Amino acid sequence: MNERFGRRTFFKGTLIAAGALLAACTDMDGPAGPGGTRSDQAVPKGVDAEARPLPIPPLEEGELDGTTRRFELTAQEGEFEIVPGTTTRTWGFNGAWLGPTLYMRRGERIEMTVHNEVSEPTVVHWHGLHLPAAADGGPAQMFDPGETWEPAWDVDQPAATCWYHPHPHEVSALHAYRGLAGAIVIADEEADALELPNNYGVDDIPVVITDAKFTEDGQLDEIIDSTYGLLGDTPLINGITKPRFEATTRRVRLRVLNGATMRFHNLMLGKPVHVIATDQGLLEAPVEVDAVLLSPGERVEIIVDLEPGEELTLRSGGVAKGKTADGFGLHDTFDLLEITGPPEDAAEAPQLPRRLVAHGVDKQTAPETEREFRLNGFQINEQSMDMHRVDVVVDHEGPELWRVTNENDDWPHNFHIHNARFKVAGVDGGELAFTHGWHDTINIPPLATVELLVEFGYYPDPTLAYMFHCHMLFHEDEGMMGQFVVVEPGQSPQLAGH
Ligand SMILES: [Cu+2]
Repeated sequence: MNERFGRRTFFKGTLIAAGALLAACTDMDGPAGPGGTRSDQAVPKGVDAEARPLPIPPLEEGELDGTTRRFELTAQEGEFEIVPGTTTRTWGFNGAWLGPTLYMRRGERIEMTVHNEVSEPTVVHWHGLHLPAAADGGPAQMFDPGETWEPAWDVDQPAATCWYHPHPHEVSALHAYRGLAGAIVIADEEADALELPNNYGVDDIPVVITDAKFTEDGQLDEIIDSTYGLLGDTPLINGITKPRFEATTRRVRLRVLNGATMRFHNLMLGKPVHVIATDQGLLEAPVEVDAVLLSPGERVEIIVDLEPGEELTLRSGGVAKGKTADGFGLHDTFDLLEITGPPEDAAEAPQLPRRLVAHGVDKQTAPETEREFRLNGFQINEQSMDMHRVDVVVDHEGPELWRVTNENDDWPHNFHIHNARFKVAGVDGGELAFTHGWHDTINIPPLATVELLVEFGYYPDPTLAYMFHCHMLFHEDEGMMGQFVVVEPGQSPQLAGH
C-alpha cells in the first residue's frame, strides 16, 4: 500500500511540475499572436501603425518665489489622437489628455491651485507625498465643477518619482481612466550630487503607463466589468499607442509609473538593467534585474545603458502561470516602448554609482504598534469604506508594523498607504518580485502576507482622514479602502462634519 501510495504521489508531483514548466515557457516566450500579442488576449489598437515619437509630458516647474513654488492645474475636457487616425474625447490637466510632470524640490513650500473644469466633482491626490491631510486630496475633499481647491504643503521627503491622480468617492478609476493623471518629480541635493541622468526629456524620461479600451467609434469604453473594472486592452505610454524613443545619450533613466487602473506589468528590456529607485526614492545601491513587476500605482526608476545603433523594446512580459493570480494583465504580453541607441559620437557614460543614498532604517527597534489588515473581495477586515468611520488612529511619530494579508486565492491585490513610506520587512506565503527600497504601494499575491515597516508624515489633524486602500482602482471604488487619522498623543479623532 505504502509503495503504491508513494508512486501515485510522485507521479502527480511530476505532472504538476512539468505543467508549470510548460506554462512558464509559453508565458515568457513573448509575442505569438497577431500584432505582437498572444492569441488569448485582445489585439491592442494601433499596433499595425507606424511607431510615433514618444511624447514627453511638459515639465511644469510652477512659479518660484523664494522657496515657495506655485502651481496652477486645471482639470479639463478635450480630445486627443491616442490611436493614430482616431480622435477620442479625453480629460487632462492643463491640456486635453493626462497632465504635465510637476517638478518640486525638498525644502520648498508648495502652493497649488486646482481648477475643476470637468463636468463632475473630483479631487486630486498627490500619490506618494507626505503632507497634511487637508492637502492630501481624499474623497472628503471633492470639489464641484467651476470650483477651485488650494492645498499647500512643505516638501519634506527625499527625491522620488511620485504622481497625482483623482481620488473622488467611488469614481477614482473612471476619472483616472479618462486622463486625469501625471507624474511628480521630487528633487533634492543628495540626488543632484549623484552622477545619474537628470536632463528631463533628454536622458531622464517619464514613462507613464496607462491603458484604454475603445468603443467602435473610437471613444473610451467606460463599461465597468464586474471583475476587471476598467482594465484596458490597449496599453498606452505617455498617452499614445506604439511609441518610439530615440536616445541621444548612452545612458537613459526611465521613470516608470504604472498609472493603469487595474493592470499589472512585468517590465523587461531583453537584457539586464539597473533599478535605482522605487516609489519613495533612490535605493541604497543599484540592483540589477531581468524584470520588475509593477502593480497599479507603483513606480520604479530604471537605468538603461545603450550602444549606438542598439534597438531595445520595453515589454510587458507577463508572469509565469501558477506564480500568481490569473487575469489583470498578469499573463498578457505587450511591446510598450521601442528604444533606439544613440549616435556613434555620443559620449561614454560614467561608471554607475555603486552607492546611492543611505536609508538608515534601524531594523533592531521593533515598532510598538502592530496592526493587521485582511484583504478579501472588495473589503478590508470585513468592512467596506465608510467616510464617517475612522479605522486607524496614529497618535505618535514613530514607525508601525502593518501586516497585510491577501485572503483571496484567485485575485491579486495591492496596498497603498497615503502620507507614508514603508520597507518590506517580511513576506509569508508568496513571492514578491522586488522588495528593496522604500515603497508606498506594494503588490500582495494571493494568500500572501507582507509585513510593512511604515513611517508616516506626522501632521496631526483630528478632523481629516488619510486613506489606505487597494490601488486596483475598481477595488478601491467598490469599497476596498479604510481611513486613518494622525493625531497628537492621547488626542481623539473628530472628523469634520461628524
Ligand atoms: Cu484589490
